[in-house]
Amino acid sequence: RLSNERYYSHEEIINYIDDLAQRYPKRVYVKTVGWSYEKRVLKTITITNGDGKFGKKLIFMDGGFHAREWISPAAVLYVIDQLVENFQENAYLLEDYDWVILPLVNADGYEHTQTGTLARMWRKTRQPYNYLGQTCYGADPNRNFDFHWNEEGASSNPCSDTYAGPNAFSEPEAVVVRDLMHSLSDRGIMYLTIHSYGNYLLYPWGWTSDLPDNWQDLDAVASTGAEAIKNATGTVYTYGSSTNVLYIAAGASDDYGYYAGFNVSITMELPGAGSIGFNPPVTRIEEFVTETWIGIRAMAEKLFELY
Ligand code: 0X9
Ligand code: ZN
Repeated sequence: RLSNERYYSHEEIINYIDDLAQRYPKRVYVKTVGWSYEKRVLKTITITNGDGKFGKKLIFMDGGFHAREWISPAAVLYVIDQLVENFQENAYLLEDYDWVILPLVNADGYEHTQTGTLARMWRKTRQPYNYLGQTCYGADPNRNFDFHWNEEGASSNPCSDTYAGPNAFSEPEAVVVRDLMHSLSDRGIMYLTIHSYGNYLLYPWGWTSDLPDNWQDLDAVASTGAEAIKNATGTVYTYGSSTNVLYIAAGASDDYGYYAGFNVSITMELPGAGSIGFNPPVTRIEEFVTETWIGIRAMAEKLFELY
């Protein structure tokens, strides 16, 4: 069973979902969807209720876009654990929707942050870029999507933490997410991407202060998540459009997912803890991931009403 007492490595995450697929072949399916720049395997886990019905609506969720945000893959693994191992209680969440989950997008960056304190704050991918005779590593995968790419809130400097890349989709990890989005978007109701930190539930747009046509649905989903968490633990989440409640930043996966056809697209920024916000001590993983699950479950329920 999943441990909430430590952070998993890339290899452990892969082994964890592979093992679930072995143990629950009727309900769980694991697929290789690509490789990181340093050739780490990227896999999705698709979770169903095992009724064999194809073409259901779906929720696509990912974690670990940003290397240092360790609580993100941990929270995503907990969602997987709940949907698979706690199936009796959560079967209703799989009745009309399948869940497709990519627990760790930025596998190279994540592994890099596990190599020591100096690397712990790494955010980007690990593809090298030359800049004025020096090498700087990585682009921000959440600035690398080809939708208003590099227009606002992103940098053209390869040494910046928000480097958009030399061109859109320069990072293989972003390409993997893009291709998944396009293959899933005709059935895709919600795209949910888990980050940290700051307690936000953000919806499009993040490239302009304008709101999408169905912003009232987006707001209803986000507020339902925030309300459920507040009622359960007292933790306060701020919700609204990315640009209006956080900052403008174009080329992110949330805007791209919405543009690609998902009815709802949400970036969830989990709470911060530890000395740098990005490093909640292992003793607090359980608290954070269970709280996050309450919010995600409530948003899914709202979605079933709306779509
Ligand atoms: O800046 C980001 O990529 C996200 N925050 S983080 O601290 N995890 O880096 C927020 C992205 C919000 N979405 C858009 N601006 N489109
Ligand atoms: Zn992030």
